[in-house]
Amino acid sequence: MTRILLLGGTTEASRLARALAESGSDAIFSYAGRTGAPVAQPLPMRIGGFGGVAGLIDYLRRERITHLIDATHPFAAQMSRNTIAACAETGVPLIALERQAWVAGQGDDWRVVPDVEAAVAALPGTPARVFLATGKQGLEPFAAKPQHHYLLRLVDPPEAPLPLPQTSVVIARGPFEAGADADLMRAHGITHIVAKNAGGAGAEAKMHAARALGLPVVLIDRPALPPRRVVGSVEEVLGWLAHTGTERGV
Ligand code: 3Y8
Ligand code: NAP
Repeated sequence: MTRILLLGGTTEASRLARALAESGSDAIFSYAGRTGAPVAQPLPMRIGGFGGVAGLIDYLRRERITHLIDATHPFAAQMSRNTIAACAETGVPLIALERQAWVAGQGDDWRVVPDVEAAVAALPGTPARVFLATGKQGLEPFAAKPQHHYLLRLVDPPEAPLPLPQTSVVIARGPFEAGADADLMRAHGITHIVAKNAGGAGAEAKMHAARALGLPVVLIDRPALPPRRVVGSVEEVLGWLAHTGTERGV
């Protein structure tokens, strides 16, 4: 009796949710509850953390989950680490659906950095106009360089005052479109872009726009994760589901 927990929050997770719904699978879609009103899914949804590894183990057992699919964003490293630990403990089969990292192409001017702190260091000393397209959760480190004007794109209006003195805020939820992103950058006189190497199509509009405008991108590498089974397509996940039994040591 297959019962799937799908950890979502990405374009690919939503595509997989549609495939599972169409096939009539018994699956639950899980959001962290980071945004005010996440996009509805064609599966029963749960919203909010599990309560660490222990909470996830309890959930897997209580809900009699037979397969866990981690389709979270490559920067959702804590969630992914928790799934590895919980599935090792319960024996629930785990697969990650992860898109390829972006690779520099003709005309790209990237400065690749390992983390947010290095991204701040990579920005110039002289005042610039920076499209800080990394979301709301990692703004504080940029307060070390208040001399720049920051264009922020957030999913929800900020509740608390922003830690940066010079900002323009755009409230928008992706996926985004390259032409519109180029217009946005021109309208704000952007000189630098800061982005996460999210991969996937839903976030890459700004990368194409930066290339078209010849603007430098400070690109933050993904956090490293412990080994796990990883595939890059919905079809491979469906194939795995079809061939992975429901026997488990729970
Ligand atoms: C809550 C669900 C779908 C999923 C769509 C993808 C594409 C559009 C592009 C930019 C970069 C950023 C951010 C981004 C993109 C997709 C995908 C993706 C980047 C939603 C969503 C949730 C979140 C959480 C949110 C983070 C933030 C990151 C904004 C829904 C819309 C910057 C990542 O306000 C906050 O606290 C926002 C937090 C985590 C990163 C951060 O650190 O701030 N995503 N994004 C999920 C949950 O609760 O579990 O609200 O509908 C989903 C999507 N955002 O179904 O089509 O697949 O990546 N999301 C980044 O990549 O750099 C925006 O502006 O160009
Ligand atoms: P994170 O830092 O890896 O996770 C922090 C905690 O949030 C986790 O330990 C877990 O809480 C909870 N959590 C995360 N994803 C969850 C999910 N899908 N369902 C239930 N609980 C979840 O995660 P994050 O980077 O904040 O990302 C949160 C969500 O936003 C994820 O769904 C991710 O796919 C989506 N997202 C993130 C980014 C990004 O840039 N980080 C970009 C696009 C979308 P407990 O420990 O209590 O279980």
